[in-house]
Amino acid sequence: MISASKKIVLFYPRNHFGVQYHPWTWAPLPILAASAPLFAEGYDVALIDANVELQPLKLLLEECRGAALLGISCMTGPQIHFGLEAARAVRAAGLKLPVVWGGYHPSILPEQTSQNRFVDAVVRGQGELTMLELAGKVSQGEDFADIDGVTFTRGGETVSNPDRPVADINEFPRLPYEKLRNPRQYLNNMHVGSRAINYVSSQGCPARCQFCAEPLVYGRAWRAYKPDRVLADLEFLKSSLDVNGIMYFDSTYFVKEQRAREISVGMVERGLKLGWAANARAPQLGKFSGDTFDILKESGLWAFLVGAESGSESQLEAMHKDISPEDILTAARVASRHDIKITYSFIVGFPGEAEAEIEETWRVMEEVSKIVGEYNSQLHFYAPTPGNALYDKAARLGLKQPQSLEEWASFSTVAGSLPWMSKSFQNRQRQREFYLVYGYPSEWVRRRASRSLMRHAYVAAASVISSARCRRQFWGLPLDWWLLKGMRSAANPG
Ligand code: B12
Ligand code: SF4
Repeated sequence: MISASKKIVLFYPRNHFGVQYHPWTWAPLPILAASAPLFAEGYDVALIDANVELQPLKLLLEECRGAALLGISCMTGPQIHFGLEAARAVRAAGLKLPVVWGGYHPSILPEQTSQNRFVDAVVRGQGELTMLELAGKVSQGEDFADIDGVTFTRGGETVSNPDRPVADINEFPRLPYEKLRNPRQYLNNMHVGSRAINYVSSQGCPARCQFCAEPLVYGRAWRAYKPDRVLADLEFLKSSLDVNGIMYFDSTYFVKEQRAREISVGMVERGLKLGWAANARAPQLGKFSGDTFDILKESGLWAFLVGAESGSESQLEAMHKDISPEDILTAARVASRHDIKITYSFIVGFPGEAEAEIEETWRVMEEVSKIVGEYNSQLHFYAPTPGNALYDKAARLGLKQPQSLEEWASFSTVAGSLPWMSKSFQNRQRQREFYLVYGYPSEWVRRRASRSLMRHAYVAAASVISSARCRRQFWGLPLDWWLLKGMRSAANPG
């Protein structure tokens, strides 16, 4: 089990079962962050992103030969399945290096995760310093049983060492994007820029939403890079990869108005021309000054990304979202007034959610579309993740709770697994979304329509029908929806 080597392998499992989960290719920030102090201390680190490799397991086995430690990152969902597959392959090849797991899922369920035979230890929460200490021990051939922030199971006994105090993230070295295999493959052509990359400038979130992982893992603390650090990182991304757009992966970016302003002022002063988008909470935007919006816009802000979740006052209250439907509308108004896009994410199918509450969500989604002049929200179905009050409620309503990491590997975070969310319910919601998509066509829908005469004619007809439906609130006789489905299955037979 113990080896004297300064080679560490970090593996980011695939995050989808079927075809590509997402239209964009994102850099694997969780393993990149965990690797930063290791590189700085002279370790030889191999970063493997199974989402982009054609033969990730072959590569993994090659890299693990002679390595001291394998680290696997995962969130709840398919990454557990593929992480286990990877650990199994390593063991099947006779490689005995310790396999350490980190990320949100292991941090929320450390004991259960550590009880799996392909898990030698779990790193809970922030990973940089724990990983560094682990690497130090195993590369010296020492045991890691006394490291803070680690949970492990040996001889049938599960031990959770004391928490490691969370460090100031400003102390950590810059994320070493250049160490990824072919970093340029992570440049995406999207709204914020034709060569956009993902980046994270903070950790945690001060809010307390009862379906979310942040309060569980980071205890409602929010730690952020200082503006100079962010600016230096942006300069690095621009000069090394010719990046022209940034997608912030922060759970919430705009917690401190002053910090957001300083970063934007710095971008303008340093001539850092970058489009960008970041997560915000709706009530924050209602409180920002006009100057702040102006400088955010001037520095290239393309859109605020806001988790609205629901338009129902009672649902928002029940999930402790600490926002009101009015906050959602106010944020849409102020963003539009300053000519900055705002995109909301809404969720339907919460455990115990009533039809009338879902109707409220549709009402707010439509109201937002009227304010911003297009539908550019996203509709999601509730996806349970462990350790929070909504998950417990889902369990009371019949959600089958996985009891082991193996069971989590086949647990679907998507709606199909929920007893109260039938296919026909989902279909009805998708139909309603379709009416907003065409009733309030976005720039993106219009641009796609211009690609062919037939598409243009379809979008024009669907828009007329859908806007009439929205005006009259009439959702029956979905001929336009059936036509779209017919066109899609003709385009993709089988
Ligand atoms: C980007 C993202 C995605 C992308 C990932 C693509 C990619 N290549 O990055 C995609 C779109 C696939 C995705 C999907 C989902 N996501 Co997501 N996602 C995120 C997001 C916004 C950023 C992740 C990130 O890069 N973080 C930055 C890194 C640096 O932070 P970190 O992960 O915390 O890493 C630190 C520690 O965890 C630890 N660590 C992490 N890995 C490892 C490994 C080792 C070995 C060690 C030692 C330490 C360690 O050290 C790191 C540095 O301190 C996070 C929120 C967030 N801000 O983190 C949500 C988040 C991770 N997602 C979440 C959820 C719920 C989902 C979905 C289930 C949503 C859904 N409705 O389906 C799906 C999962 C299904 C699937 N297909 O996998 C939850 C996690 C919940 C959970 N129980 O796991 C989060 C936290 C959002 C939230 N606020 O609840 N997601
Ligand atoms: S505001 Fe977003 S990131 Fe923060 S706790 Fe709520 S859902 Fe999680």
